[in-house]
Amino acid sequence: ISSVSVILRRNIFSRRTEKTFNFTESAGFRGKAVDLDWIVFRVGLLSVLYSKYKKATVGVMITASHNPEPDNGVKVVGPMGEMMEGSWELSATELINSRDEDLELTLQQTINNFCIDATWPASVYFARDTRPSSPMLAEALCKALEMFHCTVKDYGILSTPQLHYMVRCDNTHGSYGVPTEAGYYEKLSKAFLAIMQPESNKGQYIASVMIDGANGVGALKAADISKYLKHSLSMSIFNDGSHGKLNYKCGADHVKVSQTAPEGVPVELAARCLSFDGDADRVVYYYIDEGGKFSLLDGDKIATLVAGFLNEMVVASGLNLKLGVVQTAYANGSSTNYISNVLKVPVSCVSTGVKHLHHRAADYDVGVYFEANGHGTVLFSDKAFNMIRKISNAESGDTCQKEAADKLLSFVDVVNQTVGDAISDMLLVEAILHERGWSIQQWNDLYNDLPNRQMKVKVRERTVIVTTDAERKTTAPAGLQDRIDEIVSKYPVARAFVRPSGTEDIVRVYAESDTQEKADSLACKVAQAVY
Ligand code: NG1
Ligand code: ZN
Repeated sequence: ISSVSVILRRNIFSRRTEKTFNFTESAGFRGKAVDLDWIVFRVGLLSVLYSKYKKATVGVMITASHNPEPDNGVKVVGPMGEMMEGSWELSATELINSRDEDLELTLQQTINNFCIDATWPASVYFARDTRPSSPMLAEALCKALEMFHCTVKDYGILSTPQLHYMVRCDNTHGSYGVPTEAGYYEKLSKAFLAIMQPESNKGQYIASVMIDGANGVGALKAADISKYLKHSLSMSIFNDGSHGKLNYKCGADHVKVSQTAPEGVPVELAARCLSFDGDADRVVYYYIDEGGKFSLLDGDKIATLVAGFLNEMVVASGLNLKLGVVQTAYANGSSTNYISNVLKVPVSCVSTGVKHLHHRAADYDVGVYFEANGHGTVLFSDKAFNMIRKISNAESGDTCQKEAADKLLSFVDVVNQTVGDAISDMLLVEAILHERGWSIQQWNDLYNDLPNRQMKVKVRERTVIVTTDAERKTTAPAGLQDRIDEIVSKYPVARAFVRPSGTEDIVRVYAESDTQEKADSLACKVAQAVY
């Protein structure tokens, strides 16, 4: 720890601003890349302590996901590929904000507070996205890690979910997979190929997609996995970073929020198109129909497709497993209705942020969680996995049940259970559409989304807005909720809420109603009430 002060005396990574920074588990820290080297250095110190605390390999990912190219960020990944523990948020924030002269003391306090065995050999795996600033930040991270003689593995450029996968593989000694890029591609593609066996009748399904890589890491990794998928899925990859800017007028967040096709993708009639975000942990689908209408199939449509299919497979395997869906307030009202009333699957609503969704999904034997923005995955509990495996391995028994269980096992391996993963989720959706024999239009026709609008409002201090009921209502400032209720009551089948963003210095407004005009007008009125 004393070598920290040597580095600081050399003025390499000293604190350069008085501003206070909040370190959150799901977003870690994000900001303008030019201001971040000293923060990444400190997160490096934090990751070493976290590894010693967990007595396991942890991960550090350098990325700012869907945010613009000049931004960057850093977050810590726990041993099973989960987010850092909530109890560390305060220490992380203190460490980031401590004055240079107090840094050693703050580190020592963290060691004491968490009863960390400082002699335990730390192990940190890290990776970065394709931002031009990421190599410089990776160097700052290395400087911190070098001071502790810990095991360090630099994976270079990876998608965020790939790094989560590597960390989990390392800590589970091979039972989850091999912690290499080839290991990741082999696991996913082997399972996918097992499902996509050529069949005479695949109905309306055509194994071909157009991918918007957001000019980020997802484009590179999709090209890599396509070599393993052989001819089972043909991918045309656009926005591959060869000329466009990261996330600029493209990518999952742009498509979801603007509800339009991205630039750079020659969207063909009825073709199945999809957009990844900048670090490839989100995916949304879309297509243009004969009338030229653009239709978006977002995280809610993916959740309903996945939950409906897996539920049928669980029943077909003869298993009594509790399957449920977890959503946030941003989930389209129609999707929630469809899951509860048509699929008859339990659905819960939690606060925005992966940690909340992941945590609640773990309450089910099979937990499907997706944010409307396309971030999500499926969690299979050990109990579920063992029960499925038992039916699949049984020497005798019902052949239909065994077939369904065999197939379910392949689905388990297609899924990256550590965190939302654009590539794994794409394979999951493709495999289900193939099983169903559906076109994207048939999938979209399962239910109609309520027209909706998201807006950002810049306010002086966003934290004055306090929310409750999974962020669907505000408790402060006084009177705001009454005002929103009054506005909403003037619109048919309407719903609206506001919440401070956890990743940007803005307040988000969400509104839905029976027509796009009314959803837009409702969002504007609610935004005015916030302003
Ligand atoms: P904030 O900025 O707190 O709304 C956004 C997304 C989250 C999640 C995080 C982490 C929306 C409305 N919000 O959070 O769902 O993905 O980023 O990246 O999409
Ligand atoms: Zn992302």
